[in-house]
Amino acid sequence: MSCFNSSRLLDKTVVITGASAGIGAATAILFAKAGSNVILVARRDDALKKVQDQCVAAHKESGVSAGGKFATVKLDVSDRSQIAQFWDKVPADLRKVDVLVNNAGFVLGVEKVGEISESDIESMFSTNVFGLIAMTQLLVNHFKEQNSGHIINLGSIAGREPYAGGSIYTATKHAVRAFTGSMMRELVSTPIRVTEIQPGMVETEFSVIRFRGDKGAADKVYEGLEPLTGTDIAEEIVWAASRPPHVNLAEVFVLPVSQASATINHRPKAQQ
Ligand code: 8X3
Repeated sequence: MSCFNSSRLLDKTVVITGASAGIGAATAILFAKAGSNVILVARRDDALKKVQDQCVAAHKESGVSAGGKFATVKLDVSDRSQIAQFWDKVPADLRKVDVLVNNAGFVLGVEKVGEISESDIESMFSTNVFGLIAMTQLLVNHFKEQNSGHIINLGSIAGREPYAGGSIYTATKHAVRAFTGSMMRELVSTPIRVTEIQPGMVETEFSVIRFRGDKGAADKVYEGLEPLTGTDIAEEIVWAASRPPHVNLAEVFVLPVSQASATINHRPKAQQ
């Protein structure tokens, strides 16, 4: 892995939410390769343990001697009482955190306004917005105390551009964008950095969850074009974290080359 200066990441400790799959898992593995320590946070303990094993292997394979400490924290960010217990679940030698990657988030359904269930609205807001805010409140105070730190929030093209069938998801990601931008302004007099990563189409479990397990419908989203992968976004996250301390990548808007907006894309390999 040579796309970033990893020496700045040696022995840094990174908290990643939603680390059991997709972008979160790929990010954990890249930080492991870069010689960082990683606290993997998610609801699914068995999946987290598998990603932890992949981190151990990636760190070993990289040959970097620094870092290499990994811990899993089973926690649902949508449950504030679980977030309150976060520090109790982190091993003592990893309690000085340098980077928070707020990655946990999802979309459910494509229903139009008027047809959306209360439980879908609540679950998307609980994780994508309230969970992200609660994790940030916890870590920003830690960063203020140590006078250093980096909060990297996963926004989306959906936080820049509303689209039909995505009212709640786009509302949550617009909220992430507003929250992140306000926080960056508040922290301007500190060395704490704030980054928002805004991916377009990324092929992970994301669309399978949106279509409630319908893999065929999910595959159609990416049909005929080459979407981004979880690792593509992980590279941007690790890139942002590995910039010199005086450089803050405030926003990284990243699309597949065949996508120009939420609704404009080119599908060169689509069947006629
Ligand atoms: C994911 C991008 O366009 O599917 O955050 O909403 S999109």
